[in-house]
Amino acid sequence: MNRLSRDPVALLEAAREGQRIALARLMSLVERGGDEARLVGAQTYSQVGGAYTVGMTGAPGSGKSSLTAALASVVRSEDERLAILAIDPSSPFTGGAILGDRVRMQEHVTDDGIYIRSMATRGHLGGLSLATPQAIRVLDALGWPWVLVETVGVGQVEVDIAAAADTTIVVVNPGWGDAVQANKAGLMEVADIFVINKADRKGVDETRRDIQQMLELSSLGDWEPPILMTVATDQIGVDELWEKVGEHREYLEKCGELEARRTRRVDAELTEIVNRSLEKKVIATMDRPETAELKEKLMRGEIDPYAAAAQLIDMAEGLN
Ligand SMILES: Nc1nc2c(ncn2[C@@H]2O[C@H](COP(=O)(O)OP(=O)(O)OP(=O)(O)O)[C@@H](O)[C@H]2O)c(=O)[nH]1
Ligand SMILES: [Mg+2]
Repeated sequence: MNRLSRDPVALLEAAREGQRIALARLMSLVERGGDEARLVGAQTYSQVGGAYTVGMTGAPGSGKSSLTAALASVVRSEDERLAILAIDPSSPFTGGAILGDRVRMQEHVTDDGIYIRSMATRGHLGGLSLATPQAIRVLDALGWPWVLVETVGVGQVEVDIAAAADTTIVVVNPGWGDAVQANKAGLMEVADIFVINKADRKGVDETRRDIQQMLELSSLGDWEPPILMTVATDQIGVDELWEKVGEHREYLEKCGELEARRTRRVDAELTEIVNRSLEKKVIATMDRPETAELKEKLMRGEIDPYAAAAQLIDMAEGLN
């Protein structure tokens, strides 16, 4: 394995032969970002297009990981293969929200048809919005037909990551106000499918009504997001959920919206990359002596902030 070191080409080749350790290494490179992640990207971008991505988001503890594990069983029973990315923005310590339902997930860890990886934030959260599409691309290039991305729907970036999928599932729980909270978190507008998980608990009807009311207030396209009920821990309603994912996929493919969504996604990624690169250059500029001089001028009222900014931008553009 050592001979593979960090060479993306060798790693990809080994991963293609089924070496999980090589795939894990590729994912680490992508997670870390920087030049090596770029090399991985350069090796994979031309080999993608086959994977269908499903995003799953919802409040902490709503049962996303349990539902993911339950879905994995359904997917396997249909002889399909599924890769799971658990994006973990909050807990570098536990190292993975993924094993929410540990026992169930355990069934899958030794299965060749399932790949599970949790990705944590290194440094700031924004890094994950670049690392996630890269990670999906690696899995896509390696021929994984389904990629499920789980994120906790607590902040805009996490919601955006989950929504950057072909089909987005939003998980809520029964009980007063849960759907209202989800709405506040911006989850309503990204949902293609709603799941009321923990439907073994009280308050399912109220939650369903809340969601319906919110849907009535929003402008819907031709696809009306269905509201499903599941008990992830008992595998109840999970077949239906997978069926709905299939229906939504078919809908997107037929009406051309899949292409449109993917185009928007590429746009967003490109904008993000450009923003990051410019940001990096500007930050580098901030350390230069000329900048200190400019700031002093600004303080003395010899230059206005916009003119100073324009000079900084010029300086940044001169950097490589
Ligand atoms: N009663 C009941 N409990 C459930 C159900 N689904 C999940 N749980 C339990 O709810 C808890 C949280 O489940 P997780 O799957 O870890 O939830 P999560 O949304 O992935 O959590 P985070 O990743 O921490 O945000 C666990 O104790 C599960 O066993 C369900 O349908 N019914
Ligand atoms: Mg989880």
